Amino acid sequence: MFCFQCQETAKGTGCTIKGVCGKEAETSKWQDLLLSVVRGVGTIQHTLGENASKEVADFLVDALFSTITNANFDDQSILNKVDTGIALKKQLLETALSKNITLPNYQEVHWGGEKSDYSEEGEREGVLRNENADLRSLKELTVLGLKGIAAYYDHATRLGETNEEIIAFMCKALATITAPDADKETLLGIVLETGKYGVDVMALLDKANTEAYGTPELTKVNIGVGKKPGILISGHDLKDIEDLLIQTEGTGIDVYTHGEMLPAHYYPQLKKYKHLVGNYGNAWWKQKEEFASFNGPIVFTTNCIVPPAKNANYAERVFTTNSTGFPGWKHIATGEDGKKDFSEVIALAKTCKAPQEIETGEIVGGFAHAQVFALADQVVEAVKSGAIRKFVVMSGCDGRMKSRNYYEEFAKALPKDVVILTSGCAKYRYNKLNLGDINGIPRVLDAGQCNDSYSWAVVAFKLKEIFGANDINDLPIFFNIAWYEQKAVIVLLALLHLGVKNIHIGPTLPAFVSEGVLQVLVDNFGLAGNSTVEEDIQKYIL
Ligand code: SF4
Ligand code: SF3
Repeated sequence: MFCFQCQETAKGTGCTIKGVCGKEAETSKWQDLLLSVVRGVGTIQHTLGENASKEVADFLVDALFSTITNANFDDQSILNKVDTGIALKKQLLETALSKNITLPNYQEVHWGGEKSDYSEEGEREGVLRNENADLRSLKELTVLGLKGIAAYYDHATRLGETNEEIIAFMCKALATITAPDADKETLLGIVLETGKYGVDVMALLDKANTEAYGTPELTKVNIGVGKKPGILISGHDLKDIEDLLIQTEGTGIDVYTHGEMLPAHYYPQLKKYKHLVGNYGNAWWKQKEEFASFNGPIVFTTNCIVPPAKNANYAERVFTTNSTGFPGWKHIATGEDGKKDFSEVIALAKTCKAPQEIETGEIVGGFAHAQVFALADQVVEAVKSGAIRKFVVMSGCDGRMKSRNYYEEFAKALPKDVVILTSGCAKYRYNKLNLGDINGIPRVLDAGQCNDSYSWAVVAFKLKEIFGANDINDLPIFFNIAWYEQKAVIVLLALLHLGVKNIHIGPTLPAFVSEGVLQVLVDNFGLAGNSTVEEDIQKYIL
């Protein structure tokens, strides 16, 4: 196997024996196979020059999403997707034949899809099939960005939003990176264009979420527990928590959010449910301990899954949905009406003890762009008077590495007149520190999930307008982003597309960015890694 898509990749270069995330070499091979089928389907669809059918769009989105770090560890689930993709590819090949359309002569297009050849094709189609490091890097940057787009697109479609242009771009990008002779310039172009569609998909999801559940508003979320049995729901899919809240109403079961589901509390149409009682635990990587003490069932709507220890007391209590999967865990299918039936989860919850309390207090959030605009006068006044010196965007992901203590220490070391703008699970490093407020404006403003990083771009453009700045890079905003998986990749590409310069990413630079590509990103966008807390504060804040 060879996988280098996340920040925790082995030795900072690539996992080759087993994933640090727990992914087995066999699973990695099936994911490589699935991605080659995705490239084949995308290339043929693009060459046909017509809009993709719903089946093709659903396949591309689901397949890309399922290969995101910590989303799906279930070989059978991945192989079922391979089968679906091959069947669709055959249909597209017939369409091309009937229309006399010549298809490019790529391995991914012409591979026959025989089951007996799955294993060898998976081996052939790994990341290292591209020998040139820079070309490989640009192709991977594109496909990792597409994975992020797929995840956000999936959530938006579950709320009824679709966008043919985004799917058409996915096919175009897949065709571009599949071409064995694609040159550096073409690939760099497609990487940057991926950022544009990153902005579009985040805007689409923002619209889907706010139209369905209202505008996020300032909310205090309880982090303690009640006395009733609970269901813990993790991941990013708001439609799933809505279904669960409706089905658990009046059953005597409480619902708790976990990890990236925390922002569900900020939406009026979700927080109205009285049995949505709080948030349990922290970011994804602490789940082994937290799921054990939660006592009740856990539902994964998206990544991040950590494979449980062999003797874990919660393995029988975990359910997956959507593109996620784990061998031996029950998977809840989506019904014809787009809804889920959580009755099995609810029945199990009734037999469980209430969660064990692991902390008490509350956290404050709900500062997506509309809520920030509502405070605009206060914010502008505070900037003009000097009460706010600077904003630091610290959005992104959290992870296991010790080096991530940087973000907690950085947050603590910031002068009291600096405001942190956050989103994604990175916030768990500092959202319980009680960093206080500036004239009533909290010093940690949480916009929501990682996709809500979009809000900080919207806010930056609004501030540019208010302050009459020529460029958003002239504003007192420093971008110090923590990354882990591929949704952070699309957030980064989206910010580059919007013209944000001098973004710092950490705790380490991506292994999939080659030296040559890094140089391009440094020269054109001022991209940089983070340093020590003292040095970064001195250089970029004071
Ligand atoms: Fe390694 Fe990350 Fe890939 Fe898992 S997702 S195999 S940890 S690079
Ligand atoms: Fe977290 Fe996985 Fe990325 Fe949505 S849940 S930010 S790491």
